[in-house]
Formats: sequence, structure tokens, C-alpha cells
Amino acid sequence: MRAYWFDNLPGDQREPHDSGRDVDPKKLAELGILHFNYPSVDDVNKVAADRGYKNRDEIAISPTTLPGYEEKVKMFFNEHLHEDEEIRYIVDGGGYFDVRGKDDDWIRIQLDKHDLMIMPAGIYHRFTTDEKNYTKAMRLFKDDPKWTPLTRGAETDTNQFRKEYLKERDG
Ligand code: KMT
Ligand code: NI
Repeated sequence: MRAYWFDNLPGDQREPHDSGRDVDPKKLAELGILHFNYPSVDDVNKVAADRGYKNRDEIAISPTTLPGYEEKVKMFFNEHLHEDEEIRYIVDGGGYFDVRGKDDDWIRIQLDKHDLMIMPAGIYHRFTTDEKNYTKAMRLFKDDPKWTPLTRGAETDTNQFRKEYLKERDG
């Protein structure tokens, strides 16, 4: 895992967009993001059990394994929030999650094999594969997942989960 400020320059979303300015992992914690590297799936199972996650699936995001790859990758990159936390475990390959920092600038989080990330409900984010076009990820679900991605807009800005997230983040 490495986190850095997104460069905001034009170019394919899958390019690194590396500004060269790293983001301290402590800063991610302040945003409510947890990160681990778990080579053993036993540790993933433990996190899932501790947090009450009962279901999971695995998605192989690549041009040969995901029908409509190019459109789906563009959809994942649509800025959104969820009304529940999001847990992703990288089984193979890698990818980028971009999250909004406190000043609303993008932080790019580069995840590699065996990285597990937990994002809080209400955080604005987006996902993309990298230039290798291959992310195999485990998605963990609670029984009743509030899963719909809600695209950022006037409505999400006043969403209850968004407001709770900001209260938690900013005190
Ligand atoms: C998301 O929330 O954008 C996704 O679940 C993307 C696919 S999992 C890496
Ligand atoms: Ni999401």
C-alpha cells in the first residue's frame, strides 16, 4: 500500500497520477480508513467475523474476465459514497482507491496483493484498476448491505451517513 496526492492531470484514470507527494498513513486513519496486509486469508476471516460480515464474493476485474470491462471500470470511477462501510481484500493484482481528504482533494491509495482496506460509511471515493488491468478482489458483505453506490451530488451532501461521517472525522 502506498498513499499519495492525486495529480489531477488529464490522462487515463488507470495511469498512476502520482504527484510525488506521499500521504502519511496516519492521515488515512484520520479519515477513518483502516489498512492491513494479510497474506493469510485466516486474518481476513477474523476481520469479517469480528465485524459481523457473513457474506463475500470475489470479482476478477480484467478485460478477459469481466464482461463490459471498460464501461464497468468507468462506473467504478464515478465518485460515490455508501451508507455502510466498504471492505475490500486484494486477492491478486492491484488497483487504486481514491478517497477525498479533508480539503476535498483526492488521495490515491495504491493497493497490492493481500492488502485489505476498510472504508467508513459516508466517505466519498472511487476505484480504478491500474495499467495492468487486473484486480482480483474479495468484497465482504453484511447480511443486509446498504450497498448502492450513491453518486456525489446535492443529495449525498445532506445524507445522514455523510453527516455522521463528517462529524466523526472533524470532531
Ligand atoms: C467499489 O466500491 O468501487 C468497488 O467495489 C469496486 C470493485 S472492488 C475492487
Ligand atoms: Ni464504493
